[in-house]
Amino acid sequence: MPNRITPSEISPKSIFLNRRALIAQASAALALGAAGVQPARAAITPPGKNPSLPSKPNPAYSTKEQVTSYEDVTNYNNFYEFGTGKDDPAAYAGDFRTRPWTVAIEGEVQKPQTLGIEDLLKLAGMEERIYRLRCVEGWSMVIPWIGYPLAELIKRAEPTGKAKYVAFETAVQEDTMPGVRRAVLDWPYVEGLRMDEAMHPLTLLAFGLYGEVLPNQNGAPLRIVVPWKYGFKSVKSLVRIRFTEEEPPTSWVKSAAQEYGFYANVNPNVPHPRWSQATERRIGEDGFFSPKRETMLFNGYADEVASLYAGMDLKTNY
Ligand SMILES: Nc1nc2c(c(=O)[nH]1)N[C@H]1C(S)=C(S)[C@@H](COP(=O)(O)O)O[C@H]1N2
Ligand SMILES: [Mo]
Repeated sequence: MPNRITPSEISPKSIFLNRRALIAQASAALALGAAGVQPARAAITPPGKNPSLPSKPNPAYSTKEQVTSYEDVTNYNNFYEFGTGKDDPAAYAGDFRTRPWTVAIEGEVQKPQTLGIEDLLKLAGMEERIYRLRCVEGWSMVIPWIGYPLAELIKRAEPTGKAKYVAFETAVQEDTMPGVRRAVLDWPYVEGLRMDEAMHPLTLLAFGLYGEVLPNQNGAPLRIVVPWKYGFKSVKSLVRIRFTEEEPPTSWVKSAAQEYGFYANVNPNVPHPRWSQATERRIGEDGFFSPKRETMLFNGYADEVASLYAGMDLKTNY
């Protein structure tokens, strides 16, 4: 009997070899992935809403998780100076003035100084870093920030031996911020970090997101981003950095000390007094009723930051 081979079964040698080459490439890529080398990811497409802000991607400090849509990142916000509703910042931050802008650096430093935004933009190389952001309210996002480590700025001010903490302050513009006309919080919004937290390479001074300068509702023209802590630690629209010997007062501790602490490290095992922190809802992916995802200790950055809290009781230092 003659061999009956249908045309579809024919694999010419050239195609066969190509296939082999592709398989070899794929397994090489997998091996690299396993060894910790990040596969290339599609570049973030700037949405064309704001001036572009060039940067160099930093894959070593970026999660490979799906980024949250620009739409959600810029329309679902917490920025109480513009109102307490999630859509208030996008609706009301349009008149906020981001020029001229200065940041004052003071307190326990050898070189107190006031820097203009143009100098701050040039102070160090801009990197794109895709970080998880976990709000204390139980939702999270994945945001492609642009900025450089806050440590770059701190080093220039030369903190003294007495500098144990760093306090941050947000701008107050009574005429453009409808939220500050009401005493929802004690304005200006203030936050703080321990010195080693502020100097940690993950702590970012951010000027942009999604390839462009920060939209006002996300904290233009510059903000802090501390990815292993609840979002409220990451102050927006920064105007003052003060180095102190004592732990500085912070807005949410002043407002409800039993509910919000100075450390505010993301921790699934330490519930908020009124709700669990074990799970979270990823904006744009998890619905109100669809399965939530498990919250990670230090928001998934434990390898990098757990050593900062060695020997500390995370339940009392919440
Ligand atoms: N000045 C100021 N900074 C702030 C806030 C605020 O109300 N005012 N909200 C914080 C909270 S609770 C969160 S979750 C993040 C939200 O940042 P995003 O809107 O850019 O996602 O900003 C933080 N920074
Ligand atoms: Mo938050």
